Amino acid sequence: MDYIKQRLFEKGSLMRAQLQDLLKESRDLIVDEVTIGNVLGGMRGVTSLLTVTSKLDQYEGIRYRGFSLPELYKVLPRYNTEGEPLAEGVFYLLLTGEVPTMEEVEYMRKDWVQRSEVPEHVFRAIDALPKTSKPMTRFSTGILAAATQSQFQKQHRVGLRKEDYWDSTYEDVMNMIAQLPVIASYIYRKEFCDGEVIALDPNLDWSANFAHMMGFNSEEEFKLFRMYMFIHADHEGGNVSAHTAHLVGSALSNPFYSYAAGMIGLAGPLHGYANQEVIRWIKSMYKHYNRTFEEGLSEEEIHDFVEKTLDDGNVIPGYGHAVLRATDPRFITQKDFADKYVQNDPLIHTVNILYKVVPAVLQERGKAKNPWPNVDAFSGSLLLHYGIKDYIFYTVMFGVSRALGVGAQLIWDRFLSLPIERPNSQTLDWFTEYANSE
Ligand code: CMX
Repeated sequence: MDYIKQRLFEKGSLMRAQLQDLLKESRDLIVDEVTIGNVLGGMRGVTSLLTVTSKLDQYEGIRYRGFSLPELYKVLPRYNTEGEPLAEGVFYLLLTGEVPTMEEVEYMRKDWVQRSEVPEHVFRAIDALPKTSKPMTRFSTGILAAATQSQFQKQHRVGLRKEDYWDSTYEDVMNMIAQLPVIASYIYRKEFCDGEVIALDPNLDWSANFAHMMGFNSEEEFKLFRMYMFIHADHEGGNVSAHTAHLVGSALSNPFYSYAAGMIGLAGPLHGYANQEVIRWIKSMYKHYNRTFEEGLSEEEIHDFVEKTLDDGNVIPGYGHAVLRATDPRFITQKDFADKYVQNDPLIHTVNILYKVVPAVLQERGKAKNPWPNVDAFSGSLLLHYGIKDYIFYTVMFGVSRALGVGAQLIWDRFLSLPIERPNSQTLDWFTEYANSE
């Protein structure tokens, strides 16, 4: 058994016992109540999932294994004090709950490099799609095609013991994570560049390799990708992409299927697609005023366009959140990055003005429970600044990163033998009759 698996096995055995004790001693303990408002309101706020990798606080934002983003900057391995946390360390922490050493990060990095060869038919499956296919269609098709290598699926067919499910799940998740930057950058190079594929550099870390294979090779671009992969990695279990992957995995679909299903959820405009929407919407604002980014817009003009967007019945992309009730720390991390490395970018300037204008307007309208920006409000402007102009690709980048959290959780789902998810549903008449009978 390799080193990381050994660590996981030791930890996992203790957690299995903890879960068994909980079920034995406290199975009937009530943790929450469910109202009709909850059921008809997308189950907001109802505690009903077990997620070990991270927890979202509505004011402080995401914590990976108890660590906030600023704390993670302090504890996770980086190449230097000015550097960004490395994805290998993020995954190690999400998976094991332990802060890795640089040696452990290097172990993970080399392991992923060795696992990074993508079966040729994955590329052929992507190529077979029509030109009109969106990057997320290509990406999820690629992931599904990669499922032919699933060890979990093969071993489950020949009859695997339940307590051993986690082992082949681990192998699948590791192989999948290792291959995702190769698949995603293939899509990027074919669709938005000269079509020439760039080979993985075995000396680079996972995030920098993603940048490299997309065609970005400066140290600052590597930093951008490391930061981006770090902040998007996980957001507890109830968001659409994480919950979908967990749900599909609960039917013992293999990790490739489970994660691909999550990615199809991520593609929705209220979730990961919002990072594209922000740029599309800002461009539409400039078009409305017939102005270029360089010419800029005044605070008043931006304010009026925000009001117009709401009057037209649309949402302001990048603002609001189902859980958060403050500015998303992932927004702040990106803003700090821009303040440090980017000077005089007109689009980033617009994003900063929006941060001044939008919360007040949303508060005044009184509808959105959270008027503050989420992660998507900033990410597109940074990616565009560094030359990733084709914003319909942004959700794929978000998706690659999300594999770190979703993948780690899938391993735990199988380790803890979490059962198939099957909540109860009722008809509208049932709810009405129930309400009338009370
Ligand atoms: N602009 C305008 N109206 C908004 C709004 C926004 N940014 N955010 C919420 N509202 C509205 C909702 O549409 C809803 O209106 P209706 O009652 O007419 O349906 C009302 O305010 C209450 O919504 P809420 O409880 O505050 O928010 P939800 O939990 O229902 O939805 C979210 C959360 C993210 C879907 C919503 O804030 C939104 O649509 N934001 C814009 C899209 C976006 O940025 N999504 C990315 C989220 C991060 C991620 O998952 O990746």
